[in-house]
Amino acid sequence: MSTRSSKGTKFVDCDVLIVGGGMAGCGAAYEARHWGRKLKIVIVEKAHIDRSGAVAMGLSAINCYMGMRWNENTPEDFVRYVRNDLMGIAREDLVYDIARHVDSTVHLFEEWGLPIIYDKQTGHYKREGRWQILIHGESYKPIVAEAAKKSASEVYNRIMVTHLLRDSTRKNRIAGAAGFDVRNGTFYVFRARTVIVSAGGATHVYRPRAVGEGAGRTWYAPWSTGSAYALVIQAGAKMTQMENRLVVTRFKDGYGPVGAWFLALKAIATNVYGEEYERKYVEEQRKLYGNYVDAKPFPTCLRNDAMLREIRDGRGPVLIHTERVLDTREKEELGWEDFLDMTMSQSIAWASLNIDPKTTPSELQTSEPYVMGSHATCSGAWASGPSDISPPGYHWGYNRMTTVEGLFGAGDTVGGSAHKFSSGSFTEGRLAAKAAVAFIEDHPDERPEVDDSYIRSLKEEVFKPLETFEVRRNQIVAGTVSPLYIYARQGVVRLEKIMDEYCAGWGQMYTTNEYQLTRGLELLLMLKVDLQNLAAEDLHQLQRAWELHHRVWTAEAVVRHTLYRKETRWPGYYYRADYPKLDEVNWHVFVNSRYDPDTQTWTMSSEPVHQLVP
Ligand code: SFD
Ligand code: AMP
Repeated sequence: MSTRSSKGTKFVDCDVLIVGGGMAGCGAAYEARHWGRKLKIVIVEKAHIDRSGAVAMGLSAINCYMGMRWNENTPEDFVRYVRNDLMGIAREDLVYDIARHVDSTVHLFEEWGLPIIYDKQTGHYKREGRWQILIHGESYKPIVAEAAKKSASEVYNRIMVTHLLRDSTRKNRIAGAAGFDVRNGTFYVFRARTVIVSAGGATHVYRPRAVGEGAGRTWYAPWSTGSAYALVIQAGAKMTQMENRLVVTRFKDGYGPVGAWFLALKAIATNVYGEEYERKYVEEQRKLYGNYVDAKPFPTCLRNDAMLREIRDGRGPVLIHTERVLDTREKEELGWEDFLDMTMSQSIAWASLNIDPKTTPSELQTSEPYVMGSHATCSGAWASGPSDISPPGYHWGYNRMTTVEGLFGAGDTVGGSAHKFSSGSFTEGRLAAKAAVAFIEDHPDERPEVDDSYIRSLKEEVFKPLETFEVRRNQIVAGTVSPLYIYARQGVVRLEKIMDEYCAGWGQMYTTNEYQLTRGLELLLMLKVDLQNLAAEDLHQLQRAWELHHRVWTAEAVVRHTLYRKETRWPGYYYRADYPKLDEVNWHVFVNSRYDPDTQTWTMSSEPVHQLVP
C-alpha cells in the first residue's frame, strides 16, 4: 500500500456501538445509558455530533407529538393517520410504539432547554397542526447532542463508517463496524456486541432540481448519503418499502418546507389562474386509487398528484399565497422564523429573487425523490416490533432488531413506520437501545469475533481510491478526465442521471415502467463495476467516494423494489405507467428484499400488512 493509505489502525471494543449521532443516535445513547449503566456505549459520527444530520441547521417544529397529557390525541389516532397517509400500508406495531412513547421524548427536550412555544390561551404547546408543535429550534441539535455526549462512554467524531463487520464464526451475527477518520486517515475497527445503525436517509440518489453551482441545495440534508441502507443491506438485513421514496412539495429553489404555511398560517395554493386545485381531481383519483381519497387529511402523495396534474396540463406553476396570510406582525414573524430556524436558503432565495412574501405569492415545486424512513414515507430495514403488540411475523425477539442478530436500527434506518420526524426518530433510538441492552444481558458470554485477514482486506478496500489516484494520475487526458479512473463527483452525476431517467425522477414526471426499470438496473450494475475504479485525491474525496458507494447500493434497492411492486400505490411519489392503478387485491402488502452477502444475490418477497388498530 502507498504511504497515503497506510495510516495506522485503531481498535475500539464496546458493548453498544451507535453508527450515526443524529436524532435517533442521540436517543439511542441516552436510553442505552439508562438501562446499561456499566456498559461501554460508543457513538461514531462522520461529522460532529453537535451539528450533524438532518437537524444540523435547526428545525422550526416538532412534527410528531401526541399531547396525551392534555388529551389531545391517542396513539390509535396517530396509527390511523399514518396508515391513511401511506395509502393503507404501515407497520402499525412500530407506529403505535413510537406514538405511545414520543411525548416523553419531547418533554425531555424541553427539560434540556429546547424552547417550545406555548399557546397563551390553552396553556398547551402551541400547535402548528394536529401532530405538529412549534419550537424556536435553531439550537435543537446541540441541545439534544449534549444529552447524548453525557450518556456515551466515547464519541468518535469525523469517522465515516464504510462497512459493518459480520462475525467470523456465527453466520448472520453482527460484530461491529469499520471506517476511517476523514481528517487524518486513521482506519478504525469497532468491535461491538450490538450495533445500532442510525445513519439517516439519502439525498443525491436522484438528480436534484438544483444543479451546477446550486447542486448542494436539496431539501433533505445533502450529507444524508444512504449509509444506513447500504450498511445494513450488505450485512444481509432484510429491507422493506425501498420503492416508497419521498417527493415533497417545497418552495421553489430554496426548498422551504410548507407545513407551517399550510397548517399554522392556513395559506392556500392555487394554479396560475387562481383556482384551488387540491380536491379538483378526487373522482378521477378515486377510480385509480380507491377510497383513500376520502382520508382526512388528504394523503400527502395525493396532494402531490393533484399538483402534478395541474402542471402537466399547463396551469402551473402552483402558487402559495403567502401574501394573503401575513396580515399581522406575529404571523409575519412566524413565517420568517420558520425558514430562518430550519431552511435559511429559502429566506436567501426570497431576498435574492426580490420576493417579499407579504406582497408576492411564491412558486411551489415538487422535489427530487429522497429515500427516507422518517417523513411521509417509510423506506428502511425490516425490523422486529415490540413483544406486547406485534403479531407473528413482525416480532423475532428484540424491538427494532433487523433480521441480522445483534443489529438494530432507528430513525430513517427503519422501514414501515412513517411520520416519526425528529422526535419519533429520537424515540425509536431509545426503543432500539433498550432492546440492545436486553440483548447483551441475554447473551452474556458472546463476544464479537473478527478475523485479522478480514480487517486487512477491508482496510485495503477502503483506501483503494487513494491508491488508484496515486498510481494512475499521470495518465490524465485533460483536467479531470482520465481513461483509468472516475471521481466521486462524476459517479454521482451518472447515478443521478440513471435514477432520474429510468426510475421515475422529476425529469420523467416521476413515471416509469418495466422496460425502463430493467434497463436502469443494468446501467446501475455497470456503474457498480466502474466504482472499482474510483479515485480520490485526498481524504475528503475518499469520503465522497464511500458516500457514492452507499448511494448506489441504496439506488439498487430502490430500483429492485420498484420493479417488483406491480401497481401504482403512491401516485405523486411515483407512477408505474404499465400498472397505473392501485391494486388492493394483489399488492396490499409490504415489498421486502434481502441481499445475501455470501452468494451476492437478491431475493424479493412480500409480507402481509396486519391492521391492528380498527
Ligand atoms: O418540516 C454517519 N425534519 C423535520 N422533523 C421535525 O420533527 N420537524 C420539522 O420541522 C422537520 N422538517 C425538516 C426535517 C429535516 C430537514 C432536513 C428539514 C426540515 C430541512 C426531519 C427530521 O430531521 C428527521 O426525520 C430526523 O432527523 C431523522 O433522524 P435520523 O437520526 O434517522 O437521521 P439524522 O438526524 O440525519 O442523523 C443521521 C446521522 O448519521 C450520520 N452519518 N455517521 C457515521 N458514518 C456514516 N457512514 C454516516 N452516515 C451518516 C450523520 O452525520 C448524522 O449525524 S420538515 O420539513 O419536515
Ligand atoms: P412539511 O413542512 O411539508 O415537511 O410538513 C410538515 C408537517 O406538516 C408534516 O407532518 C406534514 O405531513 C404536514 N403537512 C404539510 N402540509 C400539509 C397539508 N397541506 N395538510 C396536512 N398536513 C400537512
